[in-house]
Amino acid sequence: MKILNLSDIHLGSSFRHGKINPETQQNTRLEDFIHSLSICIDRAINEDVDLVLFGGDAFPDSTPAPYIQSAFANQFRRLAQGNIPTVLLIGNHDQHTQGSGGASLSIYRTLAVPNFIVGEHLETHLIETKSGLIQVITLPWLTRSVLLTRPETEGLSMEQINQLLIQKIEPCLEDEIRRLNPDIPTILLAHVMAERASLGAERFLAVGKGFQIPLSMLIRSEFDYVSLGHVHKHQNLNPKNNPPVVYPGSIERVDFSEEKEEKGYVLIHLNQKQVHWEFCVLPARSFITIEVDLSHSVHPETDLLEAIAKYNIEDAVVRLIYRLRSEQIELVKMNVINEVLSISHTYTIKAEIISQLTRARLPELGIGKSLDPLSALSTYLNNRQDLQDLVPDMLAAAQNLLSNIS
Ligand SMILES: [Mn+2]
Repeated sequence: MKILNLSDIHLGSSFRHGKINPETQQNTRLEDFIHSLSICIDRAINEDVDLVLFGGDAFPDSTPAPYIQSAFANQFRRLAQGNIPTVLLIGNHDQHTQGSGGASLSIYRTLAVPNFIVGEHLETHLIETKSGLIQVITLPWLTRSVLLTRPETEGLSMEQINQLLIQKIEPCLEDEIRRLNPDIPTILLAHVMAERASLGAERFLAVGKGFQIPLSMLIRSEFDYVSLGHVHKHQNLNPKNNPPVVYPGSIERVDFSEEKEEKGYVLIHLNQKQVHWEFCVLPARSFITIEVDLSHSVHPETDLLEAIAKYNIEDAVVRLIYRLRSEQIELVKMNVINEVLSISHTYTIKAEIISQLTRARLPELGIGKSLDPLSALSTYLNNRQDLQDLVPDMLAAAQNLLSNIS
């Protein structure tokens, strides 16, 4: 049995990194995302796969503009036409803020698109494919408001609430597992933040750690494969591969936090309880950050051009960040920089003026380093002898603050 698995399409996002294509009047980033998506759908059709699994987050929110909805539908319609069974899982971005079902994807259930299943609840779907039956347990993004009532959470800390959430989900999942037919292959398709999943440093603050599913809930001998959505960085959380617990990741870079990540989808081969999977790379548009410290430079413009020349910026989304002293400003001619950057797809320039004060920064926290907030704080505290007594308390307080971001 051959299965194509993709996730986190986020069609309609990253527009600020694009421009209007004069020929189509569309944002080029929408075209990039559609291009990546169409490669996935082409592959599913050309490989004649038995099943397509989408791990959630179709759009940036639950009410995409009609032209974005139809761009998505135009691609997935090809699977319906090819009679390829498809599961669309609800991610957090697909959910309506009122918490009652995935507004943007429910339309596929309402229309009863043949062979299309929308994963809106924790339930097991028995799917008939041309290579036999398969069981797919869908675990959509579950919110606190769906699972817990106000009185249940009153006076509880975030940690306690998360514990309570897991206590609610675990028996339900157990129930599904107990009712599985052990003779039929099984896949868990879940949109969750799994424990030990790694996020880019920048994403740490944006997402917070929030509500995490323990790996012990996912690594189960009853599953042949666990397919996850939500985290945009491709990774396998179970190196032992029994079963693989894999985030295919997003299909295009949504923002600069994904600059260094490879983008793609996963092809899964299931044979008699044997599973093989491969990550297939997509030609996602490159994002490039160029950071230069010119504050000690005698010829800042030349040095800046040299720094830019080290990168292949053609057709890339570029952000140029450079630092200089106020008296150097006039030594860098903007028309020269703009000219050089014009071969990129789009670019932004941020010039930071260094004052005496910021020059006292710690080198460990300097340019080009991306530290998560906790490491940044502890580096700072390590350099403040006068604060040593407070270090454990401050780190604990920071940890608490960060875990409350959701
Ligand atoms: Mn998500």
